[in-house]
Amino acid sequence: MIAVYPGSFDPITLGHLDIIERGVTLFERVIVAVLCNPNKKPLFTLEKRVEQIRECTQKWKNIEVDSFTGLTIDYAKLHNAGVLLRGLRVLSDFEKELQMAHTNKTLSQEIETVFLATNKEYSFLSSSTVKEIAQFGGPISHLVPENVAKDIYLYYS
Ligand code: COD
Repeated sequence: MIAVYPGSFDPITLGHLDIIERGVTLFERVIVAVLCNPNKKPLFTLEKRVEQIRECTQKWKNIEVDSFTGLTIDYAKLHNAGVLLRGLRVLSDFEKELQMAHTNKTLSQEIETVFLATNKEYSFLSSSTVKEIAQFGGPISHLVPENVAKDIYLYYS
């Protein structure tokens, strides 16, 4: 079974990476799909985010990193995926994620959303937290992959 792990990944954190690491053991193939959202102003360009994720996931063989525009479900169908992989941290995630899963189910009956509970070490971790800490010069190397930490330090230097 192919799983698509869609997200903004601006930037990818150790929390995302943990979901990917567990996803590659559960599924035949995991496609990490970075959304190109023209309505948002990301810290890193789409190309940079794809490059960052490729770099920190290269040790896994059954993984692909790609970008997409439009509906996640259309992307998943195009790539013959049976699952949308998502991570759950706190109660507020659940509300948003459930709404998204139900919406996607109305768009395609065949594709299931599978949730993995966050590793408790990363339950507080989000891309926005990382950006906020970095913006004010705080340490982030324990929160993101090494290559991403370097890019963030460069960005704010
Ligand atoms: N631990 C575990 N999981 C985590 C952690 C952590 N520390 N941090 C984030 N995650 C999970 C998130 O809960 C999420 O499941 C996933 O990782 C990706 O997170 P983000 O924040 O990078 O990405 P999102 O949630 O902004 O992605 C939203 C989508 C791009 C998937 C969504 O907006 C979308 O599908 N857009 C396309 C339009 C569409 O299809 N709309 C209809 C469906 S609503």
